[in-house]
Amino acid sequence: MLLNPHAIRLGAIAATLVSSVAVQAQTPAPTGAAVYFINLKNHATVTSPFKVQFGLAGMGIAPAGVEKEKTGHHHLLIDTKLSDEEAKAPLPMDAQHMHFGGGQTETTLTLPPGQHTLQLVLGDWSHVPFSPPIVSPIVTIRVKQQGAAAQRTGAPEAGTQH
Ligand SMILES: [Cu+2]
Repeated sequence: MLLNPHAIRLGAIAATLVSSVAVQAQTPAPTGAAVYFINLKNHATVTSPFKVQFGLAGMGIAPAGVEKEKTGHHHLLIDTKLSDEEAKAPLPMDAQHMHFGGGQTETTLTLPPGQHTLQLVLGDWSHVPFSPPIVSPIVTIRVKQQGAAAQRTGAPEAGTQH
């Protein structure tokens, strides 16, 4: 099948024009940008309090309020998911939506024993997710009961700081 490159380009321009009007409030996500947990693997077992390290590729960190191209700050979602509406507006600030507006790249979490989900969402200078959203895979962890046999999982220690 032959594709007409000219037609494709026109289509892309039209799509860009439409989207820039429709989602003006959102900053376009730079190509290749990604957030991820450096030290937490899916289904990991941890003992509370535990450290969570935020990884970011293809972009830089800037504190909230600082509007600078290709930068943002981390948000940590705990036991919640980002709805489609939430992904287009400033992220809520509550116990389930932690902001790291100072430009922090790690935190220490205290969570009750049991299963929890964690997800990173990068926000722009005004706490609005990028378009499309730059989010990490959702990680499910199990927080061990305090006082249970203190057994290290052998997870790698601190990774590279950004
Ligand atoms: Cu924020």
